[in-house]
Amino acid sequence: MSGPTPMHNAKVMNRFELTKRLVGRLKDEAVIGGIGNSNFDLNAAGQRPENFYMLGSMGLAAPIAFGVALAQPHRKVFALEGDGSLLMQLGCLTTIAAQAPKNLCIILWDNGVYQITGGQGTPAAAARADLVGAARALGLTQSNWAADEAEFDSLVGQALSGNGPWLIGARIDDKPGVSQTQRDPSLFRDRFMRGMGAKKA
Ligand SMILES: Cc1ncc(C[n+]2csc(CCOP(=O)(O)OP(=O)(O)O)c2C)c(N)n1
Repeated sequence: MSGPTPMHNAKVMNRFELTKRLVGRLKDEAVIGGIGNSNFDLNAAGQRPENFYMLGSMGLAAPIAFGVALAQPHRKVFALEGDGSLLMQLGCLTTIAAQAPKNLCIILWDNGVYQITGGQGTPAAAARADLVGAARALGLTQSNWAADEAEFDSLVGQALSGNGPWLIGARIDDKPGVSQTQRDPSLFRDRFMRGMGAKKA
């Protein structure tokens, strides 16, 4: 896809509502929730053994999802990441673009703030940077802002049925996540490995 990335026309939506819309149509797809609110809302949208929750480090949802996508090329893999976190690890997009896994979709939750640590503005918000445009420039040509919920659904549908890699940008409000995940990394790891069929039940 080409053409402008109309970030400023995109509706401000809600992360939990969009996460529910995504999870509601999944079967065996893997979903990697980034630190904090991204994984809190994934957790609140319903437990699935195919969910992995990143704790502690910003910017690792997309790199982890990338690894899962390479290891299991027949499974679709989604990464959910906040704008502050993606900024911390923007270079991963170049690696993903170079390898171009067909089964990977990154969903960017752009609230323009580091919400969970007190709502400080991210540098991207201050400079009005267009992270979807940046992703395209870094080689992820199938990167688009979702103008509204219907377009978000449509872009997720394309990611589920077509060849990626994809990046979907969603402008969201500054509400915190609606739940908190347990802080239990070994539980998350073991459950996810079973969910991926990489460890016996
Ligand atoms: C390397 C690193 N620096 C800082 C933190 C503290 N920290 C945790 S989450 C977070 C903000 C995340 O912002 P964003 O990804 O935009 O998500 P939001 O909180 O807005 O949902 C920060 C600064 C951290 N965990 N790791």
